[in-house]
Amino acid sequence: KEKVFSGIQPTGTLHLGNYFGAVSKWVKLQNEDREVFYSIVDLHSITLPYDAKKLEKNVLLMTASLIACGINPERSTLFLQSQVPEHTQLSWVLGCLTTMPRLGQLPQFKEKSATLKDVPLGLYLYPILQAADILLYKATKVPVGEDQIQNLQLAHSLARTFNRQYGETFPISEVLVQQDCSSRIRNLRDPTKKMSKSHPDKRGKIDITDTPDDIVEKVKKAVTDCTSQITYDPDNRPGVSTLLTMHSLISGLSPEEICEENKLLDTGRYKLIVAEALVEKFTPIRQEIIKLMDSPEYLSKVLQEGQKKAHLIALETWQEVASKIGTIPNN
Ligand code: AQP
Repeated sequence: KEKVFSGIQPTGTLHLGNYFGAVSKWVKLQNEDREVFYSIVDLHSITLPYDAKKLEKNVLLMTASLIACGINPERSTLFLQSQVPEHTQLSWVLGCLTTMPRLGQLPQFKEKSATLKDVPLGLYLYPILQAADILLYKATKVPVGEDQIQNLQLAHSLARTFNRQYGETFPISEVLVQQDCSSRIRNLRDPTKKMSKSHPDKRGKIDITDTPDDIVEKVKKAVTDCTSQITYDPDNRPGVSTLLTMHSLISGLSPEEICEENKLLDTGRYKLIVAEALVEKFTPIRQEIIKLMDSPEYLSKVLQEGQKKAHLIALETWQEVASKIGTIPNN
């Protein structure tokens, strides 16, 4: 059976970059032919300064958001990373198989550490923990946004090194990322950057919990350029192209078809059409999140059930690893 693994950090509210880049694909991958694991990776989310008091609420909000987007806990194992201790245990072993220069050159690390005076060791080790997440479940498919590709290449090379050194253990997973520009949703206020939970300008991202008014306001204020025509050109016109990308992913039409349909409009009028499409798509999801957040016991129960299922597999892999590396497995 195919095994799918992916994760998301509870660093804030799920936004449309996360939705289009990752979660919408996660939903499609759920079916009986696959074993599917989706993890809320809270240990990753503490690698940068964060508010401990908000973390638990963020975890519940992320659980509710994923379920509202269509992750079905009956079909997918939805669980909290920190509740399965084998993730950190395996990450230690993998950390012993790579070098500091290899980690220091990863683009995500360079980007995230660039603005910090003192770089936490956890940020440096982030991709090792990510590799452990994937390898622990022997995942064969990993659906992620384009920003994760280099980190996953490290996971592949760690799997190869482990297999070479200790015998065939881990499969080399296939990274499921769309090769076109739709895999990177841009920040609405600064389209040279990706939409991100932690970007300081909150108007640059649309959260899954935004009200229709918030959505309309943010789309209206989205930075485009001085050309008023609607054309799809992600390299030269990233602002309007991000609006077209999101519209295309919702409607199933290609960006070119949408340009043709709206060729008589200028960007200002086109923004209202995109905003309407986004409001229509995300209002039911937002309402479902509100409903789910009224049942924190249900959300905790989902995570508990997920933990039980994930832990069974994780323990099995860990025992295999422990015996191969020569430590004594704790049965
Ligand atoms: N703008 C984006 N376009 C497409 N995909 C994206 N993803 C994130 N931003 C975009 C994908 O969402 C999944 C979960 O991401 P994450 O929470 O693990 O971490 P991230 O990539 O660091 O996301 P953020 O929103 O930018 O969070 P912060 O600000 O906390 O670092 C991943 O598959 C990612 O590719």
